[in-house]
Amino acid sequence: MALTNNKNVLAWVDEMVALTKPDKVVWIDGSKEQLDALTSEVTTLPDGDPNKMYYLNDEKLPGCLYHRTLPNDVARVEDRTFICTSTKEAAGPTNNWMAPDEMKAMLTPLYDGVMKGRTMYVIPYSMGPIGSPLAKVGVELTDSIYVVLNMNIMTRMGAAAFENLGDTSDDFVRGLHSKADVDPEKRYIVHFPEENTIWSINSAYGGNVLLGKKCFALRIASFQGKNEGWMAEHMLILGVQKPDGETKYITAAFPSACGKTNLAMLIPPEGYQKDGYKVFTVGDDIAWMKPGKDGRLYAINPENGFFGVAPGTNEKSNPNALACTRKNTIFTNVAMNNEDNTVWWEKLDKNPPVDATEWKGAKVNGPEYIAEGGNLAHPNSRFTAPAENCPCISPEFNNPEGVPISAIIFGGRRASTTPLVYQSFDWTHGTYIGSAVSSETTAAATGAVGVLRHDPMAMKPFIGYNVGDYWAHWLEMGEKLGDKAPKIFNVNWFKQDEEGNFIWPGFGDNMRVLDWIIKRCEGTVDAEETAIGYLPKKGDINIEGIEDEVTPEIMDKLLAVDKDLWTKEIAEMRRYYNDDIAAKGGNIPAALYAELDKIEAKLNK
Ligand code: GTP
Ligand code: SPV
Ligand code: MN
Repeated sequence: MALTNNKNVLAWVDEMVALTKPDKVVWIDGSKEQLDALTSEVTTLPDGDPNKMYYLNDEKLPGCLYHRTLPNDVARVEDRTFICTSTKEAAGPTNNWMAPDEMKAMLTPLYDGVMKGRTMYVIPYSMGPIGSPLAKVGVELTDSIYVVLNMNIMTRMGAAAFENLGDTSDDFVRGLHSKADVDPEKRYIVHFPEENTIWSINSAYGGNVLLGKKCFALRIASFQGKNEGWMAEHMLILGVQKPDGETKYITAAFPSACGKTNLAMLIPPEGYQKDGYKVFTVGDDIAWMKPGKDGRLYAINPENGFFGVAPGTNEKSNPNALACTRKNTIFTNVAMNNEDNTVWWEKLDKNPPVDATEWKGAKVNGPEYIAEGGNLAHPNSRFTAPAENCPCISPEFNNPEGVPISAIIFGGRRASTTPLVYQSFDWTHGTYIGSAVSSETTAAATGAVGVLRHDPMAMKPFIGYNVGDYWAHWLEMGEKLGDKAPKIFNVNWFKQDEEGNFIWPGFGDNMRVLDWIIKRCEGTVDAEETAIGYLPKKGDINIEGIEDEVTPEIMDKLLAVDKDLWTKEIAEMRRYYNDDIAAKGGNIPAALYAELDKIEAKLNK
């Protein structure tokens, strides 16, 4: 039964039913009975069925499910992701583009009758707390129960999402997904920002199919934010409660698989805990931000769960993330530990199961398989965990007004050049720093791993319009916020020595850098002015307890601004602006070129 009287929703669902021709249409109300029945349907499928899901150990992992996607379908596919605006210029140089009509003409035959013999699930969901002035409604149509079960964790899913839509509003995002034959040659992730519409076909994996996430909450929402005066960013949101009881909120944009979930759930080092510091998680991947009544920038996390990278998550690196995954969680492409029907992934612990099933589904001897160079879990294997499981979830998580942001951090994986932390001179310079984010690539998207690539604001794969206009929007937001704008910083947890070892301990110890950042926001610590920004003065990063690891020599390396490397960096930025952006239809704001000139002049002085 339809869960809404909204005539636009009903008309669109009818149209998509006529196109895809499912045997049955089921509206997802979000009730436990309905979800239990769907879970029972996928868990009783025969082994080898691509839709199969498995229950895990009911004592150790109650309510948890395991799933494996096809080996050709394990990450976002950026080369098959399109922004279909009416002009190519509107999509800009960082997006694949095709005219909307042409794209629809190409995809319509693929969708025609694709759900014959299948059920279409109609998923109403809210991105953001229901009723929040910052929240938005989406509807996803899908032929995948795996998608329904994941959307249930990642969004506020079900009838309640329609509550504030009314009968005539057109302000909802239309997402059409079919896994079709999961044919990588016919896989398309397509956005029509001018129509609030997403079409995804031939994938059954993560960011390609959970359409509320990257497709809506970043690509479509960034376009909406530009038009409506707010920002949709690839940022975690955390709160640091200080000994005096005040909580400062910080957002941070790092490219995929560069540490957002880890920073969002950070556990402060012992010394900080003793002093009374606490960290609270508001979000780990996406922030929607808008100026509030007091003129400050407020952020909500539009999501309701964490779709986190599993490998590397352990009791030491991120105990909070691990705790999130101990119940009601879906694991995708990790390894099965057949000894007790639990899961395993690289670096979970030092004991890979002897009786294991690796992520592609082959039974193997875990230790032997690893010794031969195999990965038991796929490097981009993930957990889908409810936010409410998080031991450090912020009391403000459901606050419809969001939290006020004091600092915005950019960062990426940089083996050299970029220091541990520095602060921008002002918002415009901070926008430049965001535009200059680059990072060594990871397994979160298909393609080579470890190659340095520009990833402005960690949003390269997610800006739903022209990157030049996106930078202009950042500058406009800065003007609007004026002296109430958050301070902007850059961090790098990934600096390496000659042997390729990380020289900063990272994880919980990143608190030491947050501490400096907060003090800079409060104006209680001085800084060294350099050509690239304000750096910590010697001794101002607290290394109490890690003096053995972070010797004065290492700290010097971490905070070095090497003139030759930075001259190269600036030259590369000029090339990037000119050749990759301006020459390809990106309108770079003059203020950003001016920042480049200023840094260059300072370096040459
Ligand atoms: P997406 O969900 O893809 O957007 O990724 P993310 O940015 O949330 O990254 P996540 O926190 O899941 O971390 C990805 C990888 O980086 C994991 O293997 C972590 O162990 C590693 N990592 C995270 N923080 C640090 C750090 O401070 N230092 C080092 N060396 N590695 C880190
Ligand atoms: C990312 O790649 O940045 C992710 C995972 O958060 S996905 O949802 O697949 O985009
Ligand atoms: Mn992400």
